[in-house]
Amino acid sequence: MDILIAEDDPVSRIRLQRVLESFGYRVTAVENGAHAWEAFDRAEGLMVAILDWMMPDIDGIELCRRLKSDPDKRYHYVIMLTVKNRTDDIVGAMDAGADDFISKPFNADELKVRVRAAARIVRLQEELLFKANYDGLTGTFSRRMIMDMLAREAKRAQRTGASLTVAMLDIDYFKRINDRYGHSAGDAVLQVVSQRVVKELRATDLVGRYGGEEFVLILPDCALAAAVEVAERLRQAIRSVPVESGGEWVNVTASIGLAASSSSAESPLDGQAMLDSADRALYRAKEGGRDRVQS
Ligand code: GH3
Ligand code: MG
Ligand code: MG
Ligand code: MG
Repeated sequence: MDILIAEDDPVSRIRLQRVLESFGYRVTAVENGAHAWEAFDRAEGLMVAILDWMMPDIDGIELCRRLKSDPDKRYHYVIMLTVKNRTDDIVGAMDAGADDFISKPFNADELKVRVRAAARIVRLQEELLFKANYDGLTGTFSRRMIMDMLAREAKRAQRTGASLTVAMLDIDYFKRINDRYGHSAGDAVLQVVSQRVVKELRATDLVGRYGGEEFVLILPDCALAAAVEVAERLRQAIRSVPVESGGEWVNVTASIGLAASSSSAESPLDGQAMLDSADRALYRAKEGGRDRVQS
């Protein structure tokens, strides 16, 4: 875990840095709020920020408020460093989103336990975020995450004029697989199918589990004709080798519905509308006999 220190007083800053480094943390130390703000953008690992309350230009409280209200910034546990200790000062800082306080001059033992507590919260926060963003069974993106990504990719395609295709993939007769081979075989099928899908796609393509046995695929910079080829390849990869589970071999097929952005579209690109359209194509693929790609 990396720690950012923003403190304008050099004596306090250097002492903080030395003490934290002696505890084994990697430390970035800056002398004002503007540099701290840049450090939030740069460093991937920074997760705990120790901010001096009183600094020229952007002070610690303002920095904290901006950090906590910016959805593009990662979660940071903020410890406010201050000589102030009146209740209303503390309440004000907590209102700005600070998580904890350390009074100056700091005591090294106290700093150690406070940072340890911060690290615990940061780890929990990361775990929660991971659980919210990924599907636990398949490791693909969660429904929430893939929907966010769809909205973002639709906006990007709109802005750049690039092609975008959305696919809805649904395993055929999955209920039968569960009924015949058991729920854990069904789970194994979900895992293997998602692996095959991910393996066939480009690194820039996005895969999420939309529901039980339904996956959403986002193919940026991919027009319909190319997407049909990709989907055919996926379909073949899924059906070509049965899935092994508990000594049994399970034949699996899937149906795929596609929807591409049309360059002639006058109305703004709408990710949800594309998904609805892919879902309708999927329905037609099922109606047409399953194990097929439909656009
Ligand atoms: P179709 O070909 O029309 O898609 O039929 P289907 O049987 O695949 O579709 P249906 O929607 O009738 O059944 C989906 C089944 O998926 C029902 C549900 O019990 C099962 N399912 C949902 N989530 C999971 C899961 O996480 N693990 C397992 N093993 N089964 C699941
Ligand atoms: Mg200061
Ligand atoms: Mg199905
Ligand atoms: Mg389904």
